[in-house]
Amino acid sequence: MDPYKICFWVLVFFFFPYLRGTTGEQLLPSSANDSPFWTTNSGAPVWNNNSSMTVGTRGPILLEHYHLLEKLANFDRERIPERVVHARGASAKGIFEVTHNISHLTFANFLRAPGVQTPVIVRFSTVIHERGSPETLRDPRGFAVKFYTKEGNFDLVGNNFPVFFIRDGMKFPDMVHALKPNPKSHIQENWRILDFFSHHPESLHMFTFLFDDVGIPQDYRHMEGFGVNTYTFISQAGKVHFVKFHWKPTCGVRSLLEDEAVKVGGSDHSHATRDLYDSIAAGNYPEWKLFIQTMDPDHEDKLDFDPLDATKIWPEDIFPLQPVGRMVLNKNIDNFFAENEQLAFCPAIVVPGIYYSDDKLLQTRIFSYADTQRYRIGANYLQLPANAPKCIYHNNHHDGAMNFMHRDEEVNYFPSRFDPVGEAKKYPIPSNVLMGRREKRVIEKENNFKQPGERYRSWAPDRRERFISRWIEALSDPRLTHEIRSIWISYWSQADKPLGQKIAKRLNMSA
Ligand code: HEM
Ligand SMILES: *[C@@H]1O[C@H](CO)[C@@H](O)[C@H](O)[C@H]1NC(C)=O
Ligand SMILES: *[C@@H]1O[C@H](CO)[C@@H](O)[C@H](O)[C@H]1NC(C)=O
Ligand SMILES: CC(=O)N[C@H]1CO[C@H](CO)[C@@H](O)[C@@H]1O
Repeated sequence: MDPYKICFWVLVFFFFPYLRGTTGEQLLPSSANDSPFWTTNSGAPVWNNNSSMTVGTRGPILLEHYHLLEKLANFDRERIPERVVHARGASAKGIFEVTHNISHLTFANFLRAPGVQTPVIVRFSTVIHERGSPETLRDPRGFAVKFYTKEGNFDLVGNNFPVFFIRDGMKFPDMVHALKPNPKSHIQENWRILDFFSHHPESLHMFTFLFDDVGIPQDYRHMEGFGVNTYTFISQAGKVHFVKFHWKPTCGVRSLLEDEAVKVGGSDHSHATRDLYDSIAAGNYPEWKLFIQTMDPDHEDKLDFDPLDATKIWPEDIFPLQPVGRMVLNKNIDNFFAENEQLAFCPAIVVPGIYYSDDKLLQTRIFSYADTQRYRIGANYLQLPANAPKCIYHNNHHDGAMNFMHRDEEVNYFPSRFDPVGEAKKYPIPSNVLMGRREKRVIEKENNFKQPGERYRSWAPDRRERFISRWIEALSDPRLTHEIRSIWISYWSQADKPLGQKIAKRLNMSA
């Protein structure tokens, strides 16, 4: 533990409002780093940091030794709750640059023309295990990008696979409970995972990624990223397109097979974090190209699947990838806690020109992220430097725990004849008419088996074989029942008949 760093951040906290420029640009106090001696959080010099103040040389310790109490109290509060998912992660900063003109699709200011650059911070993560867990486990990876645009932040909170396990966030807490360690043994167990997902054939497509050779990325640099959910682009004229986002690493995609993962992870629980940090430190800046797929909403009924279903991809032969820009990560973070632990992404954070879709998974995510962050970090988490926008911002949402925004106005209500701040100019949002009965139902075009079957059949025989072996291993968990194994065989048979037969044969069961 480094008390100097604690003092530094506490000082940052207190001095931050006074050091803000009038443009809203945020500066950190450089003086804290230059202080020649230790101080308390309130700035008094500390003349002895080695010994507690005692009665005589041997004690007892005096309650009035405030510096000691403060030092311990700060230490006692060093950790904040880890993220409920994606606890383990690494972040880095850089720029996003538009390379292609897509202004006919969206009026988003940061996408307005080729050459426009926007600062970004990115956090890569694993999903299921704890903050200190290894980075070599079979698990999806998070790929979250925060664009600090001139019209507010845009968070593209994605994963390294293009689809997701479920299509309705109502199921997310149960899904995470099944994937997380057993609450009794605290061990991740296949019987719990395969029991839960045996009720959810929509998860099959995601499993053709997770149990495929791409299930353990080599590191964070050699990973694709996908927005997964469908968003909406709106043009200045109000024309709407559904859009999906894809990041492609310029250094290619690389994954680890099981034996390689054991080798890499055996002595290093942080190999991917290390790889990212060392690459940037060495000037070997990771780069991704951003592509989009777009769809005219009038097209959606012509498909045999629901394009707003997050368990589906949009076939690239019908919806080709269109290049948009590039992202280069050229700066390591200065402080892990401030720029990783306290970093907060949220799919609800969009900018004018980009909107949500009716994708049910996205709609639940709109609530969940900011809610967990208010709990995990605190009510004013968006004021922290890494989370705050880099443009001017102003509203009457104020006070609350840890509010450190400098404010001196006397009118904190709206409307007011004294307050010069007005509403922003209206900009287009999707204008489609929403209509229907109240319902709690699964979407009509589930089509759970076609895309997973197609993906499986696209692989070479040895890749199929490794996929099957992983399923045999998972389905061999002694706590799984005959019924659950039969359900999985039936699911895989519906995706691809020979695949189901092969799994059944290896388990001595019938397909
Ligand atoms: C398309 C599916 C999803 C993707 C791609 C996704 C991706 C991510 C990523 C990348 C993070 C890490 C954020 C960070 O680094 O700060 C994250 C965190 C989280 N996700 Fe998701 N997620 C998905 C679905 C959901 C759903 C459906 C829910 C809930 C309804 C959910 C709830 C959360 C929560 C609560 C966190 C922790 C946020 C934090 O405190 O930082 N996710 N997710
Ligand atoms: C505290 O300990 C450091 C070395 O650990 C020493 O340099 C310093 O003089 C000590 N200060 C006092 C006031 O005893
Ligand atoms: C981008 O395309 C639009 C038409 O779609 C055009 O009006 C505009 O001039 C183009 N901008 C640049 C910088 O090429
Ligand atoms: C134990 C400890 O924290 N010692 C530090 C006390 O402060 C001096 C500077 O005044 C440091 O050099 C010591 O490392």
